[in-house]
Amino acid sequence: MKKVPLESRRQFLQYTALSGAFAGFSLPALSAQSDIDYRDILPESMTQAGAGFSNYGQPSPYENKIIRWISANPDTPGNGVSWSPLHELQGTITPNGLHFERHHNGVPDIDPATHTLLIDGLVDTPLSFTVEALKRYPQQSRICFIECGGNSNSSWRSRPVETAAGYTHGLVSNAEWTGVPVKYLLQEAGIKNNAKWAVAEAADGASLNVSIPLEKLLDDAILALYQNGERLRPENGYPLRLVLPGWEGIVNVKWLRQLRLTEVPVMSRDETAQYTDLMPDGTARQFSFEMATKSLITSPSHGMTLPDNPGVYQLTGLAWSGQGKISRVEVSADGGQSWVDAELQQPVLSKAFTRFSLPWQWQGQYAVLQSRATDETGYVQPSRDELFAKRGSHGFFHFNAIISWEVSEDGFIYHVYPD
Ligand SMILES: Nc1nc2c(c(=O)[nH]1)N[C@H]1C(S)=C(S)[C@@H](COP(=O)(O)O)O[C@H]1N2
Ligand SMILES: [Mo]
Repeated sequence: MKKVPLESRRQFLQYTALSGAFAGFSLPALSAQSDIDYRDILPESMTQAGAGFSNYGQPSPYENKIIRWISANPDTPGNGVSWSPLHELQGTITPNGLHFERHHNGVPDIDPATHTLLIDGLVDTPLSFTVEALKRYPQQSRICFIECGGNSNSSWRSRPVETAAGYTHGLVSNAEWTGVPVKYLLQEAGIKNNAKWAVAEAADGASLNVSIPLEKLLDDAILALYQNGERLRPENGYPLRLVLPGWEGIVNVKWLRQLRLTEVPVMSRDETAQYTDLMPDGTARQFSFEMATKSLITSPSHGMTLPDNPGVYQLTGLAWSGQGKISRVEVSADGGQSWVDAELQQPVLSKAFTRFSLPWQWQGQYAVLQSRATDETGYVQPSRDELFAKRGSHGFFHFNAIISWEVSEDGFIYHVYPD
C-alpha cells in the first residue's frame, strides 16, 4: 500500500526501458472453468418475466456508484462545482446526468413558455425571441467539449491531490450540442459597424454576464437547445445556453437571456476579478478564451489497482484541444523518458474529446504513466516544468500540463508530480 520511496523509484526508472512493453503481443483469453457445464445452469433472469417498462430510463442500479462528485461550501450552496467521473467512463460522449457542473448561484427554475432571449445594443433592430420561435430556426449539431478554466486547478499547488482522475481533472465534459447558430440571429438583427463584442447575460441568480468577441459568435457559436439529443438539462442551462466550441467554460453562458452588442468589453466581475491569471511579470492574463491542448489517462489512474502481475492492461484516456483536432497522443510508462504512440479512436473531431488507448504489459515493475497530446497546429502539451516556467506559480486557471500516475510494485496507483 505504501508509496515507493524516491530512491527505488529512480533505480527502477534507470533500468526499465519500457517502450518494448507496449509492442505487439496477444491478450491471454479469459477461459471459463471447464469442469462446469454452463448449459445446465439457467441464470435466474431466464426463469421469470423481466421488469416492466419505464417512462424515462435510468442507469442500472449496479452502476449507482458512477456519480458526479460535488464540491460546494454548505454556507454558499449555490456556488460550486460537480466533477464528471471521467475515470469511470468510456467512449467520448459524457452522459447528460454526468456532465460536469459549475454554478455561480444555483440552478434556476425557468419555464420555457415565458423565457425570452433579447438581442440588442449595436444592432439595427433589437429582437426578442421566445423559445418556441427559436425552435423554428435551422439547427446544427456539434460534438465538442466544455472545460472550466478552473479545471485541474489543484495541480498548481505544490502537492498532488489524492483523488480519482475525474474528481481532480473532470471539470470537462463532451456532448453533442444542437441548436441555432448564433450568427443567424445576429444577422437577422443587423450588426452595426462599430460592434466588436457582445455581452451575454444569464437569467440565473448570479445574473452572470461576460463579454464575448463578436468574431467568435459569428464563427461557430451555437445557441444550444438540445444536449445529446434531448432538451438541455436544467443544470446545463435549460432552456437555452451558449456553446462556444473550444473556449473556456465561463463564456458558455447558461440560461441565456440577453446578447447586447457593444464596442468594448464590459469588464464584468467574471472577466476581471475571476478567470484571470497572475503572470510572473505581475500583469494579469485576461480573456484567455481558448482552452489549450491537454490529455489525461483515465484508466488506470489514481486509486485503481492492477490485480494481475504480470498482466495486460488497456491504458486509455482522453485528449482534447480548443485549437482543433488532436493529431497525436504519446504514452510513457517511465515518467517521460521514452514515449510510444497510442492509438486514436475514431472519430477524431475538432475541439472534442478524442479517446486514445494502448495495451500495456505490466511485469510488476515500478512505473510512472503519462500521456502527452499534440494538436493539428503542432502544439505539444507541456510538462509541469515547462508550464510553470511560462506561467509562474501563481496560476489558478488553464492548467494543461502532463498528468502522472505512479504504479507501485504491488499495483497501486497514485497521482504524483514527476521529479
Ligand atoms: N448563467 C450561468 N452560466 C454559466 C455559469 C453560471 O454559473 N451561470 N457557469 C459558467 C462556468 S464557469 C462554466 S465552467 C460552465 C459550466 O457549464 P456546465 O455546468 O454545463 O458544465 O458554465 C458557465 N456558464
Ligand atoms: Mo468555469
